Amino acid sequence: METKITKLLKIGYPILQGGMVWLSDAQLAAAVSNAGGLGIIAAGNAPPSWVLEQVLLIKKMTNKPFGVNVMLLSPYVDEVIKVLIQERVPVVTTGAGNPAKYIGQLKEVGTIVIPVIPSCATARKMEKSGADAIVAEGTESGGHVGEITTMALVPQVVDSVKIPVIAAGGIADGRGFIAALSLGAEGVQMGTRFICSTECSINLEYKKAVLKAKDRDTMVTGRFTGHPVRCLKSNFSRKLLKLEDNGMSIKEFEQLGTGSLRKAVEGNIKEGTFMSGQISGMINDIKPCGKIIIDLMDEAQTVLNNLYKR
Ligand code: TUI
Repeated sequence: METKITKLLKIGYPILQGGMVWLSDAQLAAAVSNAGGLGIIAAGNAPPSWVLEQVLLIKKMTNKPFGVNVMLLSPYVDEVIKVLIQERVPVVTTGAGNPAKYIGQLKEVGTIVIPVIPSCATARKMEKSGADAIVAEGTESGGHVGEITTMALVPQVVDSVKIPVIAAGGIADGRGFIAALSLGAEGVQMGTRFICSTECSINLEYKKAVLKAKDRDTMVTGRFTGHPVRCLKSNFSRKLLKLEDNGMSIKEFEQLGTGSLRKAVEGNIKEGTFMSGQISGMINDIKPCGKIIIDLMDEAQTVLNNLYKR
C-alpha cells in the first residue's frame, strides 16, 4: 500500500508504532520495522548512553528504516539529539513540546522530523519550523494527552497544513485505520495495540492490565500540572486524582508520579502508572507485531469490500 507517508519514510505499510516511554525499546521497534511499519524507540527520560545503546542494537536487528521519539520534557534532550545526529537516525518523532530549535540540525544529516501535536495551532507552528510530517494525536491516546478527539482533530489538522498528517489516538484495527484515512490522514500511529505484542518486553502484568481493561477503564491525572496523562484506572491512579482534588501541589504530585511509569513497566501493580489509551477495551490478545500489522491490513480490506457492497 502506498501513501505520502510510505513514500516519505520508505516503508511498506503506513503504520507507525508510537514511541512509548519505557515501553518502546530496540526489540519492539525492530519487530515493527521488520514487519513493514515504522518502529520507534522512545528516548523518554533515559540518559543519552541508553539511547545510543538502543540505536546501535536496532541497527543490528533491522536494515529497514526506524525512528526515535524524543520526549521534550526530558532533562537530557540536548545530549539525546546529539546522539541521534551522530548516528544519523532515519526518523525522529517528538512529544510533549516544541522541537523547533532541533529541526534544522536533524534535517541537515537527512533525518526526517515528525512532531506529535495535539492542536491545529501547534501543527502550523511545526510546519513553519520545517517538520516533514506531523502526528495529530487525539485525547484517546495513552500518556501525555491533549483535549481534542482524533475524530475532530485529524480533519482540522489536515485542513491546516500542507505536510502529510498521521492520525493517532484510539486506533487499533482495520476499522480505525480506514476511518483515519477517510479523515485525510496518510497513515496511522498506534501505541496501545503494540503494548500487547509478543516483542514488547515489559512485565506481563502491564499487558494483562491492558487486556483486562474495558472502554471506561482509563482516566486522566495531572491536568492541573499542565501535563495531563491518560492511564488505566487503578487504586494508585484514583489516589493521585483524589490528592489532586484536595489541593496537592505540583511538586508533591510530581514526587508521587515520577518513576511510577517505570514501576508499571516492572509490573508493580500497587504503585505503577499504567499509561494506556481508550482503545485498551478492544485489545484482547497478545500477538507478534507482524501479525498485528497483517491482521489490520486484512481488516482494512474487509472494511472497504463491505463499504462497496452497501
Ligand atoms: O508525548 C506524548 N505522550 C507522552 S510523553 C510521556 S512522559 C510524561 N510523563 C509525565 C508527564 C508528561 C510526560 C508520556 N506520554 N504524546 C505526544 C504529545 N505531545 N501529546 C501532546 C503533545 C504536545 C503538547 C504540547 C506537543 C506540543 C505541545 O506544545 C508545543 C508548543 O507549542 O510548545
